[in-house]
Amino acid sequence: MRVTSRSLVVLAITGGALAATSTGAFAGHGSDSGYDRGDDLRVVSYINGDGGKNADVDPNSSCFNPDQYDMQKFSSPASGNPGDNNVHNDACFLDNDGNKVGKNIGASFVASGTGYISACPDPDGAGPAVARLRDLNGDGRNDSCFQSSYQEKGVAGDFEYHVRVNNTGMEGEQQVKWGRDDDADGRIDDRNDDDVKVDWSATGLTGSSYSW
Ligand SMILES: [Ca+2]
Ligand SMILES: [Ca+2]
Ligand SMILES: [Ca+2]
Ligand SMILES: [Ca+2]
Repeated sequence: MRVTSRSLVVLAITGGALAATSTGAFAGHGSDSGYDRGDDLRVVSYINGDGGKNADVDPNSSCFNPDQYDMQKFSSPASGNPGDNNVHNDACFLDNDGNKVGKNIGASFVASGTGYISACPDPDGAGPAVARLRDLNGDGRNDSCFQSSYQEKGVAGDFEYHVRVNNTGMEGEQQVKWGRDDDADGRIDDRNDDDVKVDWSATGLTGSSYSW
């Protein structure tokens, strides 16, 4: 059954503290942000050049100029998480005027192929927004990051959604899709998604951006 925000509101009224906690992810959906659920939002995901650390990603990559492909060298196992060669994948909802919107719009990054999601930050720290990192297919590698809102921390990267992906030794392609996840199950709800690709290898020089 598809869980709607309306049914969760009913749960919160009747179900006490537990249900009230689960509605935190949905607080304000469509009302206090001025966002209309009927808006035709543009979904954009891109790889961040990471301040020059990621030399083969366009340093000006952004929601308005997305570079969606990267060849990357494995992180050292000793670097742990998020890893010394992790890749920053950021994303935005853009309205018809090109403004970054997305407060309290739940969205998920879903990774497949090699590697894993190594960081899924809480968008607002101690504030009400939440993040949840999951291993949906149970293979021991985290592949889903749900966030209930965009980042709001008063620092660079606000109004965008963020994850880091990493890989310490599985050669090959990692694809990361991003899109709306209104029911917070860690799976993108519809086909209106956007994606990036990372080709991982020991040298960081193997792969192809063909068709990307
Ligand atoms: Ca790179
Ligand atoms: Ca929070
Ligand atoms: Ca997995
Ligand atoms: Ca979903």
